[in-house]
Amino acid sequence: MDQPQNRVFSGVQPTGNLHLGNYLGAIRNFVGLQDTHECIYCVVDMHAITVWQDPKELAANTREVAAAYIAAGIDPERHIVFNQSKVAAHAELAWILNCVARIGWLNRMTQFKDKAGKDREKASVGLYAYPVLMAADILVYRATHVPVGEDQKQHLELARDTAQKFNNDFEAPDFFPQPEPLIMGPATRVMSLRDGTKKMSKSDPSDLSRITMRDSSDDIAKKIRKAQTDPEPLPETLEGLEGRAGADNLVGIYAALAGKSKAEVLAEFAGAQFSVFKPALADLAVEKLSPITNEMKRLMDDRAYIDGVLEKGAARARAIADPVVARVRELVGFI
Ligand code: AQP
Repeated sequence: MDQPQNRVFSGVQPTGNLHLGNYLGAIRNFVGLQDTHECIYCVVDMHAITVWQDPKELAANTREVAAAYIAAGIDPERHIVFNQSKVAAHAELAWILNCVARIGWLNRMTQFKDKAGKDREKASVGLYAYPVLMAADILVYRATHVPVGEDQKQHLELARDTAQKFNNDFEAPDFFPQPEPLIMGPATRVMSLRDGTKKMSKSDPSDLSRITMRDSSDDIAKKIRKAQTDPEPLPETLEGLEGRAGADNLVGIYAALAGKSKAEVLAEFAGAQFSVFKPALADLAVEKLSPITNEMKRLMDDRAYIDGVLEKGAARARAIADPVVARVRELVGFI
């Protein structure tokens, strides 16, 4: 079986409130890989149900993530866009990998600890096993590169360990590649606008904590105006941002949107008060995000088109995944 050298796989959960962190940390980077890699971009609805999802909202949110991919510039003709639950090979390989990965590895996963919170006994088994399904998502395509935000680095390491152990256990050296994380740009971890020490996230109860891909220009401006900062002006150097999480976050967002480094942004705004910097950031955010959010709205109104993209994408995904699972079955000894 030939091993592709430049195959990208990544996904986003359709859990609603798609936000600027998902865009800058992941989706925008997906777009940039299309000229150099063979890309498979998935709406990971099976991951979404590891915490309760209202079925009607799940369907709408699945279409929303697909629309965001396309509106951001992913070309579903050249590359593959689909939703995970349409390709049964993910679940089949996940079961086999559940029998390869070790409980001790999963016990170290910080995202489970964060998401399960204090009442861990009541978390779903799926939430615990989430990183193994993620390993299966990547390995079922024998993908070599995985663009993700910082927060997914630990899960990627588990995918690598699982691939290695499978290859060793079944005496199939190099069958699964070691997938490389691609953590790119100055916004690999966009923080909450209400608390610069917490990741911007879909599940934060405060809508003011995130800029979403549904926000109007007014919403964006309001959220940036209300973003938590401090009374000091912007410093001249990166060291001057230390201990100023809110300021650091806004400078990082500006840098990512402008395609500059944080140092370049500081060179431009050194000494500026937030009363100057925040409106500049709001204008930039509206300029960069509005074309995408408007296109998303247009696509969301064309349900037949989105559903057609997901259907065709799933058929192409199956054509890659099914032979990999067939070989895995042989290696494991299933008849
Ligand atoms: N704040 C972030 N900064 C940069 N990248 C981020 N990503 C998520 N949050 C940030 C990246 O977006 C991709 C898709 O994430 P996901 O939807 O699959 O899962 P998540 O990381 O659990 O997303 P959220 O928004 O944080 O949801 P909740 O609130 O459920 O925890 C991934 O590549 C991720 O790294």
